[in-house]
Amino acid sequence: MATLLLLNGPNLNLLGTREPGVYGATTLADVEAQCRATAQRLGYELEAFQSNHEGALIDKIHDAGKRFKTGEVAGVVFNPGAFTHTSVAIFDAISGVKPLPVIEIHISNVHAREAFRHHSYVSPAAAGIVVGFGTDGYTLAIEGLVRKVAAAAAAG
Ligand code: CA2
Repeated sequence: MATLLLLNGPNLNLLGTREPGVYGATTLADVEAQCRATAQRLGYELEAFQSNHEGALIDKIHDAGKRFKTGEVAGVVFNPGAFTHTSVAIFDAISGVKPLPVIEIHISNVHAREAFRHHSYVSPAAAGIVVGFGTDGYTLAIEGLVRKVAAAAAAG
């Protein structure tokens, strides 16, 4: 059974413990369990990884790129947190492992927030984007990723 990778960036380990008005009351462990259940319902394993360190996230993307070539990993759902708005290095990493599909997800509607959250370095390299659905967005992102994977397989 192929694997989907769930990546979460800086401060997302705090989910459900602070700022519930912005990010909700669901914890990261809850999100990971919800994504694992969705992945398994759709016939995939799920691996989850969170880091507050840019390089660790980049290493995971590179590793996923290698595992995509062997068929072990089918795609990635990635909330890059604040690195979304700052990281050319993450854009380069995702661009460098194409055609590995990476879905960018944000819990909040970043476009309804401060201007500095309106630009994403990640979006131009993403296969799709889910924004503003709260933590339910992770489920939508997994479902969308699986549809992309199926469409790519059908196209050969
Ligand atoms: O809406 C999102 O998912 C974000 O990626 C979350 C990032 C933020 O910098 C992006 O602009 C949008 C921040 C994640 C911080 O998560 C916390 C969760 C609970 C308490 C404090 C921070």
